[in-house]
Amino acid sequence: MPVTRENLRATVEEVVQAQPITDIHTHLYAPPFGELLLWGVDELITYHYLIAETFRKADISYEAYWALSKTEQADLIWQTLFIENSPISESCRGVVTALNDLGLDLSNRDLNEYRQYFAHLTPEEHIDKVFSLANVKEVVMTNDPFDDLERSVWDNGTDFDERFKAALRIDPLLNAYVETGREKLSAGGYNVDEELSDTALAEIRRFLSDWIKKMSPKYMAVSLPPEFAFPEDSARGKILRECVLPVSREYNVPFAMMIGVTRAVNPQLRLAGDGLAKADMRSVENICRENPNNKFFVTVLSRENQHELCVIGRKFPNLMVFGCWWFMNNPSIIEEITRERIELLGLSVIPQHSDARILDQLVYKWKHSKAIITDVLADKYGDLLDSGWRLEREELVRDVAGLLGENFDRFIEG
Ligand code: RAT
Ligand code: ZN
Repeated sequence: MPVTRENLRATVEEVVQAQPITDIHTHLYAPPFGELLLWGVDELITYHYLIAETFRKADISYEAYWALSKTEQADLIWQTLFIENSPISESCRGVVTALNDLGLDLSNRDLNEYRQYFAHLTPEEHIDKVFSLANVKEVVMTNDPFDDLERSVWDNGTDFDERFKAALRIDPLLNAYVETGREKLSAGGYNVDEELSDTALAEIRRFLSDWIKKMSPKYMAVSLPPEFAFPEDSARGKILRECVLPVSREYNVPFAMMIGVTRAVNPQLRLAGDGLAKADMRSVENICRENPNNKFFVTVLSRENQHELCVIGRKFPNLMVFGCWWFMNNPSIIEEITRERIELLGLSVIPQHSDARILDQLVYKWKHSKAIITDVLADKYGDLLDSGWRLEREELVRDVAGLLGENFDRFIEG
């Protein structure tokens, strides 16, 4: 059935809402990972994005804040950002959207009442509810093979909720090999040395293959500082070239690079203390050109790098641009980036991931992003209709299915 100018906006909205989503980067975990799976109102309110905002308004020292219990921290953040001020930042608005869509009464602003609601739920039933509200089909976790708790779960097999897919995250291996990575590998039984001898490189390849076999990850991933370069005369450069890229090819497990984070700009803020800076995107050009048989997912943290990344995407089919990461995950910037990407890359992108750390965040992160994706698509298809193009509803369904899931699967399989 052709879409008309009159029903275009409503049709795009309906199709976007109806499309089950594959969320390709989150920090969520399946229930067997126990305390690593965060959910509920206290977790929502103490999300690290909100901690940073609280210190700008509350009269409390870092030491005093970190000495509080989780419940006390949530009380302070709620009082500061929701009661004494209106919660209009994106992170605050997210809490409001999530609680509202879960059916809680926002008129009384009673945190203890919200706590009661969550106290009666099991993680399993809450997962079903949240996935259904957000219309999320699958989430990709961020799995750290160096984490003791995670390792014990993986050692017990992967027979858990199939909606949770793995991603092998290797930050310590690439970004801190000398400081911590080497020691962690040795502790895991891998014969590695500081000089990265041929034996050590073979052992690192064995480590990566072992974890690929254990986790069946959708991809391997790393976050990278703005100084990241490729090629690079460093432990990272050597491990990347000699270990990560060949193993990625051998197992057809793409490599995801998340570029531009400056860790611990303010260490007092702990997880909330990271910042960003513009990176030199020629590293992405080089790695894609020199490794045409490798597949790369790339997202960048600096707004200034977004346009360059789109242009590089035009040059290299082995690069899949994805998501509006972290400080980019705000409506004004999501809108700008999504338009830019669609104008330069058409439908060959993955416009968004949630980065949810708390299960309930899937509700708001996807609701807010879907509204923007809908607006951008309605504009773009509207331009086509105005120029005389005929658009079938099935074509719209096909395109949206690609953006919200199939592009990811096809890129991995292809
Ligand atoms: O968005 C976040 O929560 C950040 O703290 C990071 O986890 C980031 O997304 C990352 O994956 O490194
Ligand atoms: Zn993340």
